[in-house]
Amino acid sequence: MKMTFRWYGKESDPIPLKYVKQIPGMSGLMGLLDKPAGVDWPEEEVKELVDYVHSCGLELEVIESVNVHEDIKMGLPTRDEYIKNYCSTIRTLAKYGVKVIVYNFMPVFDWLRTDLARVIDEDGSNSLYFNEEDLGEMGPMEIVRRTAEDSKGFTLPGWEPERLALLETTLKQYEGITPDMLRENYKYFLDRVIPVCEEVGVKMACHPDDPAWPIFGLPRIAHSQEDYDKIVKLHDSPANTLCLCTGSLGSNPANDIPAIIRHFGGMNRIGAMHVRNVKYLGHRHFREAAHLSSTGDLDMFAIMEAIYDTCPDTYIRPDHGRMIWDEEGRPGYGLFDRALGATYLNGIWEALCKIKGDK
Ligand code: DNO
Repeated sequence: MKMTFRWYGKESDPIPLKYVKQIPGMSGLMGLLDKPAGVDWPEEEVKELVDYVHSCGLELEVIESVNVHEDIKMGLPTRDEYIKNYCSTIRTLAKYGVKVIVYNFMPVFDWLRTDLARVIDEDGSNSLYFNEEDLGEMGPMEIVRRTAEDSKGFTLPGWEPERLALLETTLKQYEGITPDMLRENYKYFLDRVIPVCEEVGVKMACHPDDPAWPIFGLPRIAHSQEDYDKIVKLHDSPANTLCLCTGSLGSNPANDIPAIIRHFGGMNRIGAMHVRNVKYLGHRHFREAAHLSSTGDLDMFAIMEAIYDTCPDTYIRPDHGRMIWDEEGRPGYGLFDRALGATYLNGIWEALCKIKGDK
């Protein structure tokens, strides 16, 4: 297992890499270049990023995300140009040592919350929060406005301004696109990018829908074991893998996370993991919790054990943290709580190694 940390780049992440390196057991980053979907990432910029990360004593073997252009998801004729750029980006990243590319195939919205800083009464910290009832009142345009307003000036992953500028038009274009049609377009994409990945030794790792159900009537096809079973079959290759996010899938209590990890880990289809905890507050109503099992509803030991047993070489990152100790930062992506999360997960791992034999 390699413990990694999500980082947004020198210009837009307030957390210096020196601090990331000081978190015990941190091997590297899940990093990115801040590029709009559809763009071919320039080699000089990739090289500069990789060199910088290495100079700080960290690895950059996972990129999160290379975003997929909406035209690819909608199956428009312009998709071929964007797929060509995607393939070229894969080649460039491979040349500089990248092994896994995390992405998602969610229409329009990536993750979605109704409050980015809900105060947790027990201790005065705050975390990301979702209540479907609030969403009903808001509607897509309002949620975008609120999310931008609450993001403290940071660009949030999945909420990049250029992606949302055309929101109304894009939402209209999706009318009439069914989950099966979206899956067809997904297959078209995978049939073209996976052979390139196989050639250059990179894995694509698909992040689940977050929350784990359809929103605003948009088709969503990655929020259960059954969905993921279909995805791995769309293009059957060890390079077509999943980024199993425990908190995203875990937003639906019907998803048995350790069992899902064992299922896909056993098939060698887990390329990366996001590990975090969720606290259920009602039907389609939850908030994010600290990583410690007892503060939420997921069993982190069972999760780490499933990883240990079925995909021990995967990349992990502590996922969203709460905001604690008065830290100001990008919602979900502060330093302190994620560092605590990494340390806790490393502790579980050490215990597993001692109990079961070293991996
Ligand atoms: C949210 C993240 C997602 C994830 C993308 C991958 O915090 O986990 O935005 O990076 O879905 O493409």
